[in-house]
Amino acid sequence: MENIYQPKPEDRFTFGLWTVGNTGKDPFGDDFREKKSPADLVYLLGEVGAYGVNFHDNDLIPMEATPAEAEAIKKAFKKALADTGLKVPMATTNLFASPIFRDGAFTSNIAAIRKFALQKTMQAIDLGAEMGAKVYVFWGGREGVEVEASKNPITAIERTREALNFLSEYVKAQGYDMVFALEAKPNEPRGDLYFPTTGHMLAFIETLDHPEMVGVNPEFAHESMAGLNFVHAVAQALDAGKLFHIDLNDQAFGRYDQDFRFGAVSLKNSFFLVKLLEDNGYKGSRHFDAHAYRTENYEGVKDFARGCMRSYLILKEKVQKFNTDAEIQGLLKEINQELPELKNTDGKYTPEKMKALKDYAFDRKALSDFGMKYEKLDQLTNELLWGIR
Ligand code: GLT
Ligand code: MN
Ligand code: MN
Repeated sequence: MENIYQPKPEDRFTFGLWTVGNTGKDPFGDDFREKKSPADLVYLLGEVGAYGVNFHDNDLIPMEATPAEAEAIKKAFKKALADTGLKVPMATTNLFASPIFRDGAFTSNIAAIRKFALQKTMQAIDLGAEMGAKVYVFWGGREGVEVEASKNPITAIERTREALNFLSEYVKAQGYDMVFALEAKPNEPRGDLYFPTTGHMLAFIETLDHPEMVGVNPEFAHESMAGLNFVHAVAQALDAGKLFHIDLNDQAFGRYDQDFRFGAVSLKNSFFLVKLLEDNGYKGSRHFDAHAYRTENYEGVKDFARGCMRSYLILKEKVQKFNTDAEIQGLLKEINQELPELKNTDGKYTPEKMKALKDYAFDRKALSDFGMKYEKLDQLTNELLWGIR
């Protein structure tokens, strides 16, 4: 029998080099796992059945590498891709680790740093294009403040716009087949980051010179850090035709950016996220931007990576069960009541519809007189997720 929990290429499961390559370093402790080369990480991802691998420029080529070293790394990486069949669907720039970016990159107060950030991003875009990346992510790692007096927030927005417009033109001029995906985060590592949520990004995109080539990369943990409903953020991105990429992981509300294995904490939210993506035919990467607990060696890293993909596929199967569960669907049908008498007022405004609507006598008593049965619906959903339906 076919194993439906076995990842397949069409699932588009991807991991960043920085995810499975995370060595467990945190603000309180040193590396726990030894560092692996990019090529070795590709082999690890091949072993667990991932479709693709994504990277920051410096995950692949350290900032201080000589041209000869860079060539050798690229050669080994390309060989690993060819050996495993892994693809590189997405690439991005590290604009946050180096001390030069301590006060941001595109929003820095120092013109030379803003220009350097542009130069570094153009080179990183070239590297991404060379490896076949079609989506380019922008996460404003340090684009924010602790000291509000230091920057005018409107200036920060304008600087970001100028940078993205410049880089859009660059991609077009090079003839790259590439779109941008903007990733929001409310805080961490800065006290406050600009563009804190996916909704902020969506509004900002419409102010760019080439909005058609810019979408979003929402991350489960980031929206949850802000106490927001991630499923609703992704729904808005889908509705706008802007879900170009997604960062899946997990996170408890009110905590630091935990980046846990997908499905580790929020069973129900993860289910409704998978339902949203699958019901709406999302075709992009399902990228796991997460890492293994610091307690794990590389066997644990593989458990982590396999767990992310397996959880997604199990939830996908549950979605199918939910969508065909007669009792659940019956309850949904019952509550989604139509009003045939006013059907002709649906849709766009006309004077006739306005008049029909204004004149209609609603039966307020009848409309107030029944329960919604959501207690039952929710319990059935839980029971389905617990595996007893
Ligand atoms: C970093 C961050 C992520 C971003 C990555 C892309 S890097 O790990 O925490 O959310 O998606 O820059
Ligand atoms: Mn992310
Ligand atoms: Mn994160």
